[in-house]
Amino acid sequence: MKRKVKIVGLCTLVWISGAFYLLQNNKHEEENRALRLKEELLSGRDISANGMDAFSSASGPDRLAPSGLQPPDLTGVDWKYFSESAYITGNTLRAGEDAYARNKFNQAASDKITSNREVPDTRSGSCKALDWSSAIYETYPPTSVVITFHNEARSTLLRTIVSVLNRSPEHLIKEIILVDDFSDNPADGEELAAIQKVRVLRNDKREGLMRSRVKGADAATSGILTFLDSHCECNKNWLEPLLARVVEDRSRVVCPIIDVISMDNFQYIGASADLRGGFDWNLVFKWEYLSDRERKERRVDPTQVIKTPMIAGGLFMIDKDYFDKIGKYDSAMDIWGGENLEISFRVWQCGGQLEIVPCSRVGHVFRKQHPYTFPGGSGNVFARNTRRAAEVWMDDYKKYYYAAVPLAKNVAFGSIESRMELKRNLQCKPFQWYLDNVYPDLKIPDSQDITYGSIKQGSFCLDTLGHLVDGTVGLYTCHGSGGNQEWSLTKSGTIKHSDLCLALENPTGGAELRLKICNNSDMQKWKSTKDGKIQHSSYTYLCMDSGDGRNSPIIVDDCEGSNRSQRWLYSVT
Ligand SMILES: [Mn+2]
Repeated sequence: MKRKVKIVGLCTLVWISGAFYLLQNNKHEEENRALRLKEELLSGRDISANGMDAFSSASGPDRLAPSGLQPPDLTGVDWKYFSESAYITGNTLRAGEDAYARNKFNQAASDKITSNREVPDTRSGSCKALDWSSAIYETYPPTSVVITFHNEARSTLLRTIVSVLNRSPEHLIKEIILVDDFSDNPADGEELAAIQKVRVLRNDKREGLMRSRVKGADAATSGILTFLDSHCECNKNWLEPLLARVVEDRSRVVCPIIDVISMDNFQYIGASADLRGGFDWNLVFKWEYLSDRERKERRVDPTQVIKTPMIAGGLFMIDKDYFDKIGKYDSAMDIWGGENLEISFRVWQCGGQLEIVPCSRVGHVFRKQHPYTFPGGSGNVFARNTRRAAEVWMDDYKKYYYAAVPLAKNVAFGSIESRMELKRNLQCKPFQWYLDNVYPDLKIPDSQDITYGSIKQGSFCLDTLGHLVDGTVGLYTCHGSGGNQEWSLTKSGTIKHSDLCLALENPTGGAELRLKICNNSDMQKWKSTKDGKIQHSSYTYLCMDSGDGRNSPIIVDDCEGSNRSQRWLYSVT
């Protein structure tokens, strides 16, 4: 009898703890407001057929979004919730799989973190002190958030969406438009279409970031677009200060401060507020510190916006009509890269402004390499896109880009006629204006400083043979299309290929020439002699020599008057 009681008691205990566990789990997901399913699900309608937001459908794009500024009164509604765990486990790592292989960040670490985790509030005290409950935000128009992705990890994609919905006032998010750029598994996006406010579009072939974003923007039903990458986390009150700037002036294109989410452990780390976006003549985006003077000014009022010559590109807000008016994106650009440069030049030169709004913070997973492959190779795609931006917007200053990246000249960039027409129609200012007014800190190389061309010996040309830093150089049949045979001579006496200089490594006759990072040292200085030689211009006075001919590396040797292997002809291109 006693034993029976014990068994019954034990069973009851197991049942209670099981139920308690389930309740806890359920409660956990229920507390995540962002994971509410669409209203249609609540009324029991079957969405399996139209879970994907078909834009051709007669019911139109507004079908799923609450209309107007006032959200419907949903108090007392028995919400159903999206199953985060089922979604994430649908694409977890296989046993033994390298956690970095798919996304180039630690997917195992990401998968372990819930979609609604807390992140540290990284804003300055002055930003936190502003009144964010103010009635003024109630009158603001809502935004359409556009997120494009290609094979994004499910956990990072979901966390992006959840952070948008949980950390924004409900009435300020009209919809989240996901554009799946032909990911391998269509379910990655499709399943998310069940979540409130989320609409999913899918490309039927790979289009790249620019065309995907334009597709999302065209589908948006609110007047303000917010573009986000697919691996972000929005922080507290991220949206309101961005909206405030755009509502006040529709020609402002505004970005949050981009905090860092570690690609290794997904720790959320606050970024410096003293940065803006810039570039060198290679036209690669870089963060730069504000000047001492600007930093001092910012200390007086850390909530003031920072004008930026360039935006990083992944995260920004723009008025939809303004986005359309100034030419959206250059739709002839492929996959990724160069589009931030292009839209930055365009906004500034055509009358708008780019700002970083320091009271808005959004985390982003920064990676060291691209997780996906580029059709056509990443270098070529980047050079093609960048050329398009340079050719349309930089006027004569594009020559400094080609000087910095000579290989770009070999990459075809297609027709830019429609973009030139856009520039004319909008009566955009010249690049000179941009340099003078927006980016006076960008140093302009002395245009007399450099000539470009090839260094010839008969029908052969001095060629890097594809070698990089510390490599030797040799002779190769002249092909006349630059590339590995392009050399620039500078006034200071260096012979450059991109950012590598011909250098004497060993100051003795017979030593091989090497490609070294240019450092302006004596070992990299040369002069040409009257009889067509290239002579080291300081203490060794050795001459460049092709030695035994085209199969051996170029060396330096004692200068001998009659020696044909020391005769060079520089021909300017
Ligand atoms: Mn990104």
